[in-house]
Amino acid sequence: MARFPGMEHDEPDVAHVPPGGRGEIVWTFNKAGHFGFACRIAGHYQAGMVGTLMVSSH
Ligand SMILES: [Cu+2]
Repeated sequence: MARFPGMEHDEPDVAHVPPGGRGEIVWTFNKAGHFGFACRIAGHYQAGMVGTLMVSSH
């Protein structure tokens, strides 16, 4: 979502973290698999602020 670049979002699935800082988001998955995540600030996805996480069931 890039509709409001720079705008703070008060959403449970968003963490704003300063450079070098840390943040925490709690995600609960109901199935295993590989899931992508990305920064939603305009241009950051294109700059590579993306990742993949793996959820395993055991
Ligand atoms: Cu970013």
